Amino acid sequence: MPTTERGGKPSSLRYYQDGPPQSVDIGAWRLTVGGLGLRETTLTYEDIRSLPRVRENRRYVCVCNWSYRQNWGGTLLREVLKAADWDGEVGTRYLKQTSIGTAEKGTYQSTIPLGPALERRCLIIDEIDDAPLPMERGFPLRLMDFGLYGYKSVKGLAGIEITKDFELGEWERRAGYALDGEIQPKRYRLSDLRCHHFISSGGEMIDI
Ligand SMILES: Nc1nc2c(c(=O)[nH]1)N[C@H]1C(S)=C(S)[C@@H](COP(=O)(O)O)O[C@H]1N2
Ligand SMILES: [Mo]
Repeated sequence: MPTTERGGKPSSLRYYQDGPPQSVDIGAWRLTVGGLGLRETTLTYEDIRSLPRVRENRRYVCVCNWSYRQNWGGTLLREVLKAADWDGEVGTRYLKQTSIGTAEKGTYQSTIPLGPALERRCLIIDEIDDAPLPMERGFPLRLMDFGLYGYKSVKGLAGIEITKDFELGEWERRAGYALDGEIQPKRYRLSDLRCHHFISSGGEMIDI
C-alpha cells in the first residue's frame, strides 16, 4: 500500500477504517435519507446527479494534520434534504452519516451538527477535480463539511439521518478525537503546496 500520493497526501486507504467496498453496483446503490423532519426517501445515483450542481474549490483538513485544496463537484447537502421534503427545522438537530462499509469491518458513522453544516455550505460530492470519486476516496458519494476535520466526512455514503443525538463515531471512540470535529488553530501540512503552515484561527481554511 503506498503511503503517499499526489503532493505528499497520505494514502486514502490509511485512514479508511471500514475500507472501500470491493465494488459498488451503482444501479442498485441507494442513498437513504430519513429521520426528524424528513420524509423517508431513497435516492438513486441519477437522482442525486440531477439535483442542482455546484463545483467549489475548497480546502480539506484532517486532524491527522494534512490538508489539500481541490475542486469538489456535487450538490449541496441542503438540496438532498429538500429532495426528502425537509421541514427546515435546524434547532438542536444533528446529521448522522453511515457508510456502505464492508462485510469484515462493518460501517463507519459520523454525526455532525446540522445548522453549522448548512451555514458552511456542506457538500455532497461525487466528483473530485472533474472526475468521478475514485473508490478509495469514497465512491459513489461523500459528505464534506469544510469547517470540520476529515474524520467527520464519511466516504462511501449510504445513509443520512437527522437525529437529536450528538453521537460518538468510529474515530472519536477509537482515537479520542473531539466529538465536535471543528478545525483548530494549529500547524498543518499543506500536501498540495508541499509545505507546512500555521493557521491562527479555527474553522474552514479559506485564505490558503
Ligand atoms: N467511510 C469512511 N469514511 C472516512 C473514513 C473512514 O475510515 N471511513 N476516514 C476519514 C478520515 S480520518 C480521513 S483523513 C478521510 C481521508 O480521505 P481521503 O480519501 O481524502 O484521503 O476520510 C474520512 N472518511
Ligand atoms: Mo483523518
